[in-house]
Amino acid sequence: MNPTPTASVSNQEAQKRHAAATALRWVRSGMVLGLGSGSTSAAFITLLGEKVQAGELQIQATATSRASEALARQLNIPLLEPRRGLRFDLTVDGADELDAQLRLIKGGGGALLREKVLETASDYLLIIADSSKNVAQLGRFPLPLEVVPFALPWVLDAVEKLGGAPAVRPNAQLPDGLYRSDQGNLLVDCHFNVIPEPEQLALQLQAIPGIVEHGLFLGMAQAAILSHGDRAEVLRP
Ligand code: ABF
Repeated sequence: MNPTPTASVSNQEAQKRHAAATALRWVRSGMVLGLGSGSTSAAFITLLGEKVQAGELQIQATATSRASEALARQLNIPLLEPRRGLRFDLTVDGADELDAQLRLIKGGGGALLREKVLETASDYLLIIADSSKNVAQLGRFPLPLEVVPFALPWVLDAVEKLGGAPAVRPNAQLPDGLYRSDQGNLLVDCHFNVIPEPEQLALQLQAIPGIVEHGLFLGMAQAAILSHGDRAEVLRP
């Protein structure tokens, strides 16, 4: 779900794996890790699992989605359940867009709520991405919102007033044809095209009842690894 691919698909997949492999340099034995969602994170979890299985890394982790949790379990990565006081030394996750200040749009994969929960409880958030994710200005990628089903009509009205054409995310496999998050909520993708003031929009979205979380991750990432294929660029805010 990337409306502005600048790389061919195979290039993009190679860049995702490259960024994921580079992120292993941030991991140390003994760390408690947050595991992200999406295909770049899946590549990271797979490489991490290989290191764990080879006995080269001893870590524990919690995942940001059921899909990532299932992958981690399959690879014998020791998993921690949410509990009070649990913090993460490092969370590694993908993004849909990132700008030069490491402001992010996330949630294209539908896991934005759990991602924000874990990443708020993380001492260090490392973003891994292919070069197509780097943008001058956020907003071309539709901004996802996780919305309580009852509140949907009013959320759609409110978002439209803010200038973001809303689209309820479909899932043809479900009886009502609508996508559900791991928490059973709806996803609304908001087409802003450009978001000139992400901080202001974040505050406006936070004030709308029924929006459980929005996909703007601002001031959260400590670093991003951006793969250009032949080289990995490390960005800091
Ligand atoms: C998660 O997966 C997200 O927040 C983002 O929506 C998505 C990126 O997916 P991919 O790595 O497949 O491009 O990280």
